[in-house]
Amino acid sequence: MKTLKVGMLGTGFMGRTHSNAFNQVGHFFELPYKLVLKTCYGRNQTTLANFQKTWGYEETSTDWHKVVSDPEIDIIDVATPNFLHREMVVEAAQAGKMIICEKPLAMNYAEAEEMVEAVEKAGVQTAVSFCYRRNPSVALFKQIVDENRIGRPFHYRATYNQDYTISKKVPVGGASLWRLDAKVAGSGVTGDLLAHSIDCAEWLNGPIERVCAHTEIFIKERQNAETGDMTPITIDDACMFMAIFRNGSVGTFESSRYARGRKNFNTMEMNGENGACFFNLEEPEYLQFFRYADPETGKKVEDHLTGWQRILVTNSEHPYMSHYWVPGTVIGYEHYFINQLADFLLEAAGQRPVYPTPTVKDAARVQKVCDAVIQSAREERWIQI
Ligand code: SOE
Repeated sequence: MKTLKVGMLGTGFMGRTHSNAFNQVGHFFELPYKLVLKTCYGRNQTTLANFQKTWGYEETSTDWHKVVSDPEIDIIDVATPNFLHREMVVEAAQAGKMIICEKPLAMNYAEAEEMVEAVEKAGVQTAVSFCYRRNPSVALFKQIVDENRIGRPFHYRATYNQDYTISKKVPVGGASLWRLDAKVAGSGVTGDLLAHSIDCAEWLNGPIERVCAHTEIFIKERQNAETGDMTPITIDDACMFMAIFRNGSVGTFESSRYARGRKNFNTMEMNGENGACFFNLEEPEYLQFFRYADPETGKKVEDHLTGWQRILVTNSEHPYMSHYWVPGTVIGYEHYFINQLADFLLEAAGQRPVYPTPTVKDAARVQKVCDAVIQSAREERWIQI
């Protein structure tokens, strides 16, 4: 069994989800690798020491360049704030590492292009963490589309709403609220939340060709958590856009951190000629499906007993679920990261993943759509992708 040693860059929320996946993946998937958590990088010594102890890293480092250039390390996992992704991924590619990077890939498309060039030149394997594709219900959605059960698609509808920044007292910056700082995050809900929605939309419904967007900043300045100064807010607090897909269907996307009552309300719906599908991340173990016609014959099957089916996605026939427990027992958020890592490692071993992993190139495409959305809102016009 080959050993793969991991260098983790980042000790925050995503550093934890990824470290947990490295610890757990071998318990659920049969892989030809032994994973060793070698080094974790962070800036704060105390946080770093706790992180090392919790997740079982052999050593710590406060210099990420050293981690990336360590010849013993095989996989570099970039789980830092967005403004660091470009430099870390490019340097990791130059060092010939396998790379896992958190979303959004970059601060903007120009950075993303540079990253694609570097990883392609180095010929290294990459994965970008669009974890929701790895929710079994979303993967079943994909299977239903691929089985032509939706038929010709007319509508795609996505929302991604949260409510954690409504209070004026929420500061900007620091370890947890860097997502409100444009210099660190690049954009607001567009890069942070809609990037997930765009990734799933293009995965399920094909490329988006043009967009028309509106963004809003509800609270124009906030206290900086590090300096204490009032700082202007320039990221998008909310974003709505219309999209036209290459297949002729039309889409709407809505995202906000001011949607009172919504915590992680990531929904996606597709309505087609033969059927429809709906998923809501706040009920992640269910997929809703409406069957109108038989996919083979196109013959109508809807009758007086037809309605939306609410499928409990926990059977062994469902994507990823044969790796977990018995039917009816659910898995959670952390398992999307485990599933994603399993697919990445199966691909590395030349084996068939459940679904292929989105690469840096795929994520650059999402970044391109995000940039078009921001540009459209700024210029108040439709943008061709
Ligand atoms: C933001 O609050 C956040 O943590 C995102 O950064 C994640 O990508 C999303 O999945 C959950 O919300």
